[in-house]
Amino acid sequence: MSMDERRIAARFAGFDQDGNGYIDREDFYVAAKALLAEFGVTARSGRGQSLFAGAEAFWQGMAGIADVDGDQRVTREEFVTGAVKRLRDNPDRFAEIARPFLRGALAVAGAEASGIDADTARRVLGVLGVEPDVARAAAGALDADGAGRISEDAAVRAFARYFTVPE
Ligand SMILES: [Ca+2]
Ligand SMILES: [Ca+2]
Repeated sequence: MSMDERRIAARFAGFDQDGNGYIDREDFYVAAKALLAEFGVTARSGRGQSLFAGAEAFWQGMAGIADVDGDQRVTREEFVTGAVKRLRDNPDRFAEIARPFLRGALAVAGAEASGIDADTARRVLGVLGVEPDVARAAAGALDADGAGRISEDAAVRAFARYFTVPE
């Protein structure tokens, strides 16, 4: 596999949280549940409900972009030909469909108005399936001024970049 193919395969695996070979609604709920478990937040809480609403919106956005045959599953082929290309052409679109979920994830992780600390951002990325080295580097890079806080906007943009732009 080329570097690009390896990277895309890793991105696909990140979305395919339950590892059954395709991305569907369940994967987004698995990710939401993993975040709740990691940070000890209940599904019934306001933050839990917001996260699930964000997961649903993220799935609907992903399906709208990549589920070409409309069977409610995004296969690896659909992901490579549909999602990766279209999201690379338009990373803002990805940030848009991912934002409610990411905002929910950061709230579950305890983000405040001032943002989130780098270590917590690293934990969020890890729960979402980002490789540990990449998560550590990404969280460190986001805290560019070294003040130890990452804004929600910066976190959302970084996440969109991670999934759409070859490093
Ligand atoms: Ca899956
Ligand atoms: Ca499909």
